[in-house]
Amino acid sequence: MKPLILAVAAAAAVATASQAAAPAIAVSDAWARPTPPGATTGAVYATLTNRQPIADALLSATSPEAAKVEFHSMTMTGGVMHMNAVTGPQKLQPGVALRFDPGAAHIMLVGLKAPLKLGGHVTVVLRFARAGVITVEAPVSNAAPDGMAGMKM
Ligand SMILES: [Cu+2]
Repeated sequence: MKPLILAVAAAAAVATASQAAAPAIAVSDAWARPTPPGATTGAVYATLTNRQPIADALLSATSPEAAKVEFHSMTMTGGVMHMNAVTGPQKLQPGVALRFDPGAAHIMLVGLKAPLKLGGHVTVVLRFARAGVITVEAPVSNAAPDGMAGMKM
């Protein structure tokens, strides 16, 4: 029986490694706003959907283009929009999407090394409790992708 068990273990390892074919976390509608010269922060948006049969959690993020990356939520207080850093793991139940949308939440690049230029892209590396590391290439654009066109800003 031993060879059979080894074969199953090897197959499981291959399934885990082949994230490109069937990602554990599906990333859609990723984009970033262009930033003016001299800006030190930038916002990235994306929808992250857990394709695994079990819950996962978004732990942290980094970017080669920024000193650090934070997750911010937005709240309106007395007519003024405030950003709040979300600390701690953000749970993703199976089949459920975690949305970073304008006006609701964003992935904040802090300490930008260079402005985000229209037509370029920015790399964000997301770390999940189960899915591991997932790299997002977000195009720098003035408008949300079609999927978010109907959203109120
Ligand atoms: Cu922010």
